[in-house]
Amino acid sequence: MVSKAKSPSKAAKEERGNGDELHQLAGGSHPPMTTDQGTPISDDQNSLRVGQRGPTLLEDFILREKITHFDHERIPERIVHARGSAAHGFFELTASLKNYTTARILTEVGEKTPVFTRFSTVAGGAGSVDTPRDVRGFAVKLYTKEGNWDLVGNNIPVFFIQDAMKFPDLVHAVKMEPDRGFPQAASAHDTFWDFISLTPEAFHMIMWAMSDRAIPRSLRMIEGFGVHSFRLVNASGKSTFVKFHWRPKLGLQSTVWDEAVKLAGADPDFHRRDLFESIQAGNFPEWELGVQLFTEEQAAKFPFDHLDATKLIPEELVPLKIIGRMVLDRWPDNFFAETEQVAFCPSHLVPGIDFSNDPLLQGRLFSYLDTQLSRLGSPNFHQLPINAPKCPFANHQRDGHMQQQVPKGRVAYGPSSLQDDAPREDASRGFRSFPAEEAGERGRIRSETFADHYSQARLFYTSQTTHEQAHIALALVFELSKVETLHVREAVVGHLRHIDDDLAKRVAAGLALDKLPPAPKAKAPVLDMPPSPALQIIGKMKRTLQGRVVGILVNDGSDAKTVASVRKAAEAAGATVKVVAPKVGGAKLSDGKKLVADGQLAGTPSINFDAVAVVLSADGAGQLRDEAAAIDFLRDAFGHLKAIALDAGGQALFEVTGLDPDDGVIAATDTKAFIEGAKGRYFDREPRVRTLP
Ligand code: HDD
Repeated sequence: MVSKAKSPSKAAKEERGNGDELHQLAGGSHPPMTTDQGTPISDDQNSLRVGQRGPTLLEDFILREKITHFDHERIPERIVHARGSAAHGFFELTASLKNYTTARILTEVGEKTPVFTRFSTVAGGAGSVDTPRDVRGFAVKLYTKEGNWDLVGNNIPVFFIQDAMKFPDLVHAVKMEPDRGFPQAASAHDTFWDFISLTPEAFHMIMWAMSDRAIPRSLRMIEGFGVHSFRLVNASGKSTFVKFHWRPKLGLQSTVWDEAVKLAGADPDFHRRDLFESIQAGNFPEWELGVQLFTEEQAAKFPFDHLDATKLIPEELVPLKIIGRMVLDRWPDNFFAETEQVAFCPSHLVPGIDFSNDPLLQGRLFSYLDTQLSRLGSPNFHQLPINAPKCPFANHQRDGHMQQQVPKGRVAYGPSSLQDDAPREDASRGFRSFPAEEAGERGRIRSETFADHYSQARLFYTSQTTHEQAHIALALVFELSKVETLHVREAVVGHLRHIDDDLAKRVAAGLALDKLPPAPKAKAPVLDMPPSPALQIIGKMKRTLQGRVVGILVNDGSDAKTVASVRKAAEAAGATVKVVAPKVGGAKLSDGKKLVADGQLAGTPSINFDAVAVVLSADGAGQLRDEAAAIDFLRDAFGHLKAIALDAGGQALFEVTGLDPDDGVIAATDTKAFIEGAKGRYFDREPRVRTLP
């Protein structure tokens, strides 16, 4: 039954009351809300209708504008690298390359250039998790005084394929399978490995992707690589080849696979949160920029072709020269406007730097501009604030969707003589391509110098520590165990025989193959190169707590002094400390004071931390022994090879787990030993906690 209508003004006032109260809570000064046309809005909570319970009116332009805008909020996500996190910062040159290039950003020592850097996973959608086994994108937009320079790299210095022509196939193979729509953000499935088993050139990159590089601990702890050879060109027109490397100040560090898997559930935003929190806390992530410089003559003597993106140049062959640093010190104000709308293109280059003939790079020069047109919907995407150069820019490009500029005058062409402020070319400062001489027959050719697919895969594998080799074997067994087709599993193992026979045997045994499959014919002899320790992670891990997090599990009655001393020691070593308690409100410690928790035990497993301390009351183990989250807290910390500090209460809980302690399980009173242990991982523990192939 329809109730008797109140007077419209009274009814409207009552219904708005709720919203107004909530607004009052927010405080601050509030600009008047308007429509997109600037018309002030009196009520943004209720649509326009006839009577209290009557139909809504089509006339309601405020409702229609709001819903229409909402309906169009999403833009197409990136076909690859859809899931990403980014930050603003600066690049500062510390050593001049003026003998090699005229690019101002590489010649003016001390000059700071603003940057926007986006890290990403490759295979998953925008809403996928941060910690799958995957390559990480490392894209840097440098807003130089001579235009934007985009260095669009990865955390791995080589790539799966040699020719851009194969990129759509690679991506179709790794993305979720088209008939079933899964798996999301994972390479562990038939179509990916089918493609790989038929693409021998991918095996060097496969070694990297199966290594711990693909499961980083933090985006602050990954390296970045421009991958391709580029050219630097100096004032006298001389060209030198260059490879770009970003080196994290915190050192390289990875998770263990089981940890990455559990993180995907416990905190899908683990890397994004880590980057955000470190920047908000003023612990600004920092990288050094290094270059490998080499001439055409040197390159001719390399036992591989540097134009082949499946090859790296060992640092032992061409050492790295550090020339600058990048610091990320500001989180974006708005995720969509900046992180989503940023448009990277390897073709965004500045005078003094040029491309090489790498066929993968050549194809990329087309692909990115094209994809931005479809993603952002207009050739004016460069006018979006995040994409616009910070130096003046002007030309005769005009009009198009969403044009923001209002150019003045009659002249939108050149040559022209009618307007004295029309933009003109600048022969002295303008970009010039290096005049490399090219000749040869036209054809769909793969150079013979690209034929060696296994030597550098072997170099990578044999350069690893034994722990890392075991992780590669473990990853291959895991991935291939998810492959349903037997002949694909066998074919992959066949390729491994060219890389390292022992690796092939370990993986075959891990898959319970009846016999070792035959190796396919290699197109070129497989070379043994001297090992390159620079390719390791464990060898390059810094023993430090800087940028790391220590978790302390407490309950009511935990000893306040022990908690305080562990916290003090960890913070003094540069770590962030987080307290975990059964309830988020905290725990009342032995001194009668309440210690507020940063996380509730059930929602804050030890995978969030680099090392843990468990400090419990005398009856703490009794209270927590039936709490799966408490037992897992210790079991996982142990299984993930972390240092564990225990007081008597913690020790009692550790005994409930049934684990056998080792030298990484340390008395909480011995803070010195705990801090030393917390600076690394106990890799020697690993064979005791999982079967390594
Ligand atoms: Fe790519 C995005 C890195 C080969 C086509 N790529 C993209 C991003 C990174 C890379 C970091 C994300 C940029 C961002 O944060 O917005 N891509 C690489 C590296 C490669 C590579 C290091 C090899 C050395 N890519 C590659 C090839 C092609 C593409 C060979 C096509 C022929 N890549 C794209 C793309 C994307 C992209 C489809 C998707 C979204 C975008 O460009 O903006 O155009």
